Amino acid sequence: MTNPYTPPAVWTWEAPSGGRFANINRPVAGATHDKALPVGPHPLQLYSMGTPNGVKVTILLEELLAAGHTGAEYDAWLIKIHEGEQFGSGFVAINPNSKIPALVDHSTPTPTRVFESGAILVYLAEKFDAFLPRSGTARTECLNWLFWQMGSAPFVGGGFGHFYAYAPEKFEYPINRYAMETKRQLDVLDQLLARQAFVAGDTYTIADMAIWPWYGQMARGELYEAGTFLQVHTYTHLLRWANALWERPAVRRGRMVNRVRGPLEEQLHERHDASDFELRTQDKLT
Ligand SMILES: N[C@@H](CCC(=O)N[C@@H](CS)C(=O)NCC(=O)O)C(=O)O
Repeated sequence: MTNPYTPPAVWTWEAPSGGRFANINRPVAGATHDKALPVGPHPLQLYSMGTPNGVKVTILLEELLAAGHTGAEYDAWLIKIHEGEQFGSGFVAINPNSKIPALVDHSTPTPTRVFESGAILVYLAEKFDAFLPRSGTARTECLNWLFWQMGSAPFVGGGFGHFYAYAPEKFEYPINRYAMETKRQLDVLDQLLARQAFVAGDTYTIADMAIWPWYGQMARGELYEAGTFLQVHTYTHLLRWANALWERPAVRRGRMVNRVRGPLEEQLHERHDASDFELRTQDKLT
């Protein structure tokens, strides 16, 4: 394996010349333009896109609503990250890291911003006292797996997915490295789910909601068109769990929100009311 690139002594930024990712590949933080965020009528305002990190939050919100927590009504606004909208001043004010998802809770004395999908899941679970055990081993185990997901998925998305699906050329070294790690992680989950129904034990929690959009969708062959390459059908216990979650209407609804890829009837670019789904897929969600 040869490496034709010799790094210079000091890395410098070759400013993009207007290509597809010109707006988002920058080595500096902060806003690039002034843009206020829209605010709808509900207490919870979500600014996101239907990527796996975004979908974690919309699944939880839809599960909360399905469980009768009416205070979880939310407006979901689309942030087009491929067009650099995460660098608008309003978005940067609620997430200085310029990544979706980000949430603002207007039901608190002053609006509370929440960024990082794991932090949003914990915030909402605690606010509604749902899907996160209150104490003890059960709570610790749920948080173990939530943080496992937050630390592990970047190797799948930023590592495997990037080099297998998005990089301009196929490079053997990083694809090997991250395919190995991705398969190891899939096996971690497969072995776990051979022993129990859900990620943190017998109960469905935010750990499942964090893990499903990455590893559940991957097991179902829905990420990076890599199902055959990674032989995902061999992770039978993971697949059993992934398919069981897919049977949940709230998971299907959550996956639709802010989604901009795939069949049009599976995309709901903005969500402001439960009836918004009916306009899209009346017959599929019931
Ligand atoms: N650790 C963050 C990661 C969020 C993240 O990477 N978001 C991506 C989409 S999945 C994003 O906004 N990318 C835009 C960019 O990198 O400029 C979280 O879980 O919230």
